[in-house]
Amino acid sequence: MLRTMSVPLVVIPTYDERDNVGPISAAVLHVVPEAHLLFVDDNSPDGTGAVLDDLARGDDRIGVLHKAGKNGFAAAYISGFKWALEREYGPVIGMDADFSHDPAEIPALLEAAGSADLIIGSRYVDGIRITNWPLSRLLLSKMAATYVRLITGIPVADPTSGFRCYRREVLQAVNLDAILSNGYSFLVETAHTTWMLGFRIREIPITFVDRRSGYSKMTLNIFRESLWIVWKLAFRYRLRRRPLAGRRRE
Ligand SMILES: Nc1nc2c(ncn2[C@@H]2O[C@H](COP(=O)(O)OP(=O)(O)OP(=O)(O)O)[C@@H](O)[C@H]2O)c(=O)[nH]1
Ligand SMILES: [Mg+2]
Repeated sequence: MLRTMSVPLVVIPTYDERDNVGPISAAVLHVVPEAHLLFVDDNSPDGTGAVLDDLARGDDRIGVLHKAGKNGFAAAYISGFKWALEREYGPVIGMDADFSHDPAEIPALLEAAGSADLIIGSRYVDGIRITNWPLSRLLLSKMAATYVRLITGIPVADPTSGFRCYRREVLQAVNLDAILSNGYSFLVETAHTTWMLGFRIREIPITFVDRRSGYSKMTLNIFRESLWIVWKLAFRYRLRRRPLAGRRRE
């Protein structure tokens, strides 16, 4: 079915989020009833896929992409973004299934997308807003953000935040087939490429809450990937620390 450009799509990757998907889709559609939702599930062992099929049957704003197995966070988003581009959706929101990202903040992201190309819901502008995280996790997250900024020069306080709004033009411009990341470094990679291409990135403050139920999918391998991928990104643009000339929009 062809959609008009102005319909926002909310893409949510899921792996073992059975108890979260029903409540998160209800909450999202309550806040933005005009939006559509696409879940990308990696054949979750806990049966999330079947729950999603039930939700999709009950509401034609909800779609599901079933992947064969655990292909990773990046592959899930890449499939979701391609799906959105094939269907002419307007701005694309990315968020987690676990209520760490508050659906009530989606309208602010969409609104900000009126004057910028990539909007990042930031935990670290105007202070630090994270509830229920141990100090160790906060420190790790802040250190990751600093590491990304130091190595790449990207002027973003929270480059690892997954609560975002991408304008369609950004998804068209980023070569989704050239993404190097498998895990959460996908977020740093897409922000970095968007910035290098001269698009406008804006951060708006959000409050991050620790997940409501279920477990974290962070692994040592994903963590290791996040460390070296930042160097790969930097070298991909020959350690350049500002956007490529002549591409800035407007
Ligand atoms: N399809 C898919 N989704 C994934 C994969 N890994 C994580 N996700 C989803 O991506 C979102 C973010 O993952 P989380 O496990 O919440 O990562 P996190 O926020 O660092 O960890 P927590 O603090 O424990 O929540 C969630 O909706 C996950 O279900 C994956 O390999 N495939
Ligand atoms: Mg989470």
